[in-house]
Amino acid sequence: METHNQWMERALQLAEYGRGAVSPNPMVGCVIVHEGRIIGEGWHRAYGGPHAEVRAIEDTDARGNSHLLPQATAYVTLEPCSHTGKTPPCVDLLVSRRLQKVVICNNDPNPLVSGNGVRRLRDAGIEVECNVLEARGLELNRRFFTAMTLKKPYVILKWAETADGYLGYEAGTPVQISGALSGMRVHQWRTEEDAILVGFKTALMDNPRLNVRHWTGRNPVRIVTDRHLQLPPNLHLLDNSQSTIIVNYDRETAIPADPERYAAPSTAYLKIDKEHNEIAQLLEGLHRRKIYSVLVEGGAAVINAFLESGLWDEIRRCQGKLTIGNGVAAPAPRGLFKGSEQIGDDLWTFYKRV
Ligand code: AOF
Ligand code: ZN
Repeated sequence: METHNQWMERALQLAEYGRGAVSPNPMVGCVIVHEGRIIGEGWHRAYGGPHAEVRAIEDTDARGNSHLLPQATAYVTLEPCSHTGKTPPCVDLLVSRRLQKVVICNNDPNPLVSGNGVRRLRDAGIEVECNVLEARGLELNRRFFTAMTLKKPYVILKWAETADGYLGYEAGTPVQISGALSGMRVHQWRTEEDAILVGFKTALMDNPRLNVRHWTGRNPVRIVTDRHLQLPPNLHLLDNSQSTIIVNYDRETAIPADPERYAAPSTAYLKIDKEHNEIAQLLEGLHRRKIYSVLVEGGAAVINAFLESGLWDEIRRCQGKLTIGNGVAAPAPRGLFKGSEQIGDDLWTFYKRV
């Protein structure tokens, strides 16, 4: 067991390299071990690209180790796939290359795979062991597992509050609470999620760009709630630089030609209604679009609506040094306290829903 953990640890580390590049797929790593020595390793590098097992076998071949595969063990962080998706099934590859044993961290909840991968390996005479460092894998791919099991995106609520507990002034006048270093961290976080969401008032008052500038990586899809389609089209959010989804009461399909309003080809619509829980409808619509994680960046109304719905997963709360004396009260953080970090002058605290 000890040694199993050591190799799985390495596979998890490799999987991590795919962060920000593989969603809506999970991050997956694979290490192939022969008599206590790594003979090949790989990870899923990009959405639509080869799976971790394929990369690891290619690496084994490239190192001239192919002949060792029939006495080797593959450590994979996710149950090898048994379906033909964008790539052929990994189980077929492991079987044809005659691996002796496969050790798996997490079963794949994808209904196309779930259990079939393990069964097909065993049917082919390959020894299989499951759930090695399972909790670590569940944490690593919590977005993917949340999407697969709860059919909703993983929701991270992020806010900055003043030292005296305000999100900003009542009138909405923008106030800079967090420092430049926190800004960089937030941009890094943006590269790690599929989407980023703000409410109507924040879009209007702050005119945010919601893209990644202070870090390198993928831009998330931008989402804004604009129930009555009243946002002015000249906002940064509605420029054409990346896609934006407008959550509203009126329409689901794009407006084909109306350059005066939301005619940007990158603008999409998600229709919800007043009669049902709006957060639940929003999350359902995002799940349908294969958006598996959302970073919610405010404002107060949106954050509070998520907290009340119970449909959130994580809180990242920033407490700055500034005091403003009055304003919109910050929500009380809730859930399980997970830790804190000082970033520049700001204290960040992290919570997880229990
Ligand atoms: C694996 N190894 O490295 C990954 C797996 O469209 P495809 O072909 O890329 O398949 C995507 C699905 O395959 C994904 O939803 C998940 O169930 C599984 N991901 N499986 O054996 C890998 N990334
Ligand atoms: Zn696969």
